[in-house]
Amino acid sequence: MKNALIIGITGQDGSYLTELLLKKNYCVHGIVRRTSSMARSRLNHLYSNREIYNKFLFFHYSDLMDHTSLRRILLKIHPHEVYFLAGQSHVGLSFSIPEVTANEVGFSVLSLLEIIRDMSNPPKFFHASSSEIFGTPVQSPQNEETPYRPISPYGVSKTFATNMVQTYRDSYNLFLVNGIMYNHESSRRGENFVTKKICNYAAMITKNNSLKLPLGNIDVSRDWGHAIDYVYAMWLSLQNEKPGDYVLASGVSNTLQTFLELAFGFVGLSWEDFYLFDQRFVRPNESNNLVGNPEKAIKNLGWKRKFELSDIVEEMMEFELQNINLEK
Ligand code: G4F
Repeated sequence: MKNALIIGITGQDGSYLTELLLKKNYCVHGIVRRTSSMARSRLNHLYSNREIYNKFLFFHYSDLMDHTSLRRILLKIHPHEVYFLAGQSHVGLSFSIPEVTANEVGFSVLSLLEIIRDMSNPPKFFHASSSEIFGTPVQSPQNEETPYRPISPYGVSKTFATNMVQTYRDSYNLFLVNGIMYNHESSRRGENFVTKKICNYAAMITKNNSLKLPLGNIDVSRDWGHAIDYVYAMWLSLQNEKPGDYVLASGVSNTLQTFLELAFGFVGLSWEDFYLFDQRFVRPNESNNLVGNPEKAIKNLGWKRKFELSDIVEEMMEFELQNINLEK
């Protein structure tokens, strides 16, 4: 049986990856942080299952900044595969808390690489990099060769970590992978990301049409996919013969206005009637024209996506509507 360690197990991607690896008969270990609330809602169905929790799924307390305990856990479990999906992941917020972002997103990857370098039988390592490393890209769509031009503290931190992964791979002959991930959504998306926020408001507005949806810059486009497809690519990338970097994207660019139309259209409403410009959500600098070319992942890994944008909106809207009705 293979052992995997997921750093960032409680997040959207961590929860889907846990389900995938359990289905593939892995023993899954996850790092959890101590917080005052035990809310791990995305994993509750597994945590509360006696046939799974503490048999095939284990949680270990640690923190990205506690390198001693991370080292201890890695040495104890000796995983075959490590997935790094953790850290402050909000681009806008990274302008307010740049040091936390740099430590969690950038420096902690270096610390993990150092731990892995010292291990006998070092595990394979997947780093969830981001399209934010391209910032204001010199070409569209972007591929693995596109120069990095990050424009946010988050993008700069991801660039640092991405370059470190490449440097350690080349210098120490380790199996290290960068997945250069474009936006990937689902009903499990965190609440302060724009797709979740839009779907949540569209559902609430069906119950209270005096509500307004406050948004920042809506003249942007993104390459949106489904998180389930992206965690599958993560796993595939560690099964390949050789390590490398892979752009994980849908290859399709859509405007935020298209997303608004699809979400509000799902409940028969016009987004223009509820949209409110709110300066608080405008970022000091904004990436745009981020659209990826996933050809290498398709060709080398045999990656196939199952979900289109319309499927994603449908799933997210159905989830939000169900929640609203449950609350009621
Ligand atoms: O949903 P977002 O916050 O995602 P963003 O910034 O593209 O980052 C996400 O995708 C990256 C991969 O490309 C990841 F690396 C990163 O961790 C994260 O998962 O914002 C999308 C767009 C932005 O242009 C933002 O300015 O929506 C715009 N926007 C407009 N109003 C808003 C809002 N974003 C948020 N979160 N909230 C708003 O009210």
